[in-house]
Amino acid sequence: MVKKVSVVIPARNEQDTIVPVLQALSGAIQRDGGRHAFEIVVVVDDPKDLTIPVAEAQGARCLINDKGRGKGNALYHGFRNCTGDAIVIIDSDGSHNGEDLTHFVAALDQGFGMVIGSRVLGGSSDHNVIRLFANALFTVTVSIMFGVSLMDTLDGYKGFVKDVVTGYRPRAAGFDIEIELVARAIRKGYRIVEIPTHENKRAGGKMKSHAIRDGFALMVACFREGITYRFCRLFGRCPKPYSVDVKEAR
Ligand SMILES: Nc1nc2c(ncn2[C@@H]2O[C@H](COP(=O)(O)OP(=O)(O)OP(=O)(O)O)[C@@H](O)[C@H]2O)c(=O)[nH]1
Ligand SMILES: [Mg+2]
Repeated sequence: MVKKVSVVIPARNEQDTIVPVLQALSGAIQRDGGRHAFEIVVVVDDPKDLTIPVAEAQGARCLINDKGRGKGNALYHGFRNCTGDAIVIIDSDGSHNGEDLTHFVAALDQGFGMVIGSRVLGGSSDHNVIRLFANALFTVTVSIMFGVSLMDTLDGYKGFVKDVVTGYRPRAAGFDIEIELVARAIRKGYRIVEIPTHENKRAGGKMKSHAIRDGFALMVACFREGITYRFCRLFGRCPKPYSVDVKEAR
């Protein structure tokens, strides 16, 4: 059973959208009724980012990551500086429903090492042809390279035990962190479960991802992690992956 959960939230200029996210998370934490300890950590890049006063007014701890821009760099800075034995990551633009925190924690308590929010199971109000294609392409590539059967690897709503992100030098600076996290969970032999989470359109502010730049980084990460994993298996250094569980209903 998980004792303390660190909710790590990457944010760049998300002052218009972060308040409802933090409020929904607080609601979920209250409903937990003290069974787990929680901390909420928001990671920004710039000390002048207006997200800071807004998030601090909601009781969140803000960290400033000055070691390189990008979602991956921000999240790894959060992981190094948080104190939970489990971590949940959630975007700050209103795409994810903070209330679902409860379901991530419940799955971690059941012994899963990684919980992935799945838009294939929970639906999305923010799909377009490029996103659908990219998610299908990268998810199939990861599934083939790692010999697992996943439905959604790129969703930024994930939970995992802290051990997943320790003991290696992070390579993913941006959105490619989504692939690196899944790869690391598989390499460490953790059981993975996908749970339904609905993706909303961002609630305001500006998109930070860029289809070509981030698509390229994601593809590099798929092959880098996949090939490393195959070598690792060949030399008996990594365990066989578990099949991925799916929770159809909560
Ligand atoms: N600190 C930090 N956070 C980032 C950076 N890039 C993205 N993020 C955060 O990562 C999350 C996902 O970024 P989004 O801009 O929503 O990317 P997206 O979901 O592909 O795009 P949308 O369709 O606009 O939602 C958001 O909470 C961002 O604020 C960055 O360079 N630094
Ligand atoms: Mg978003």
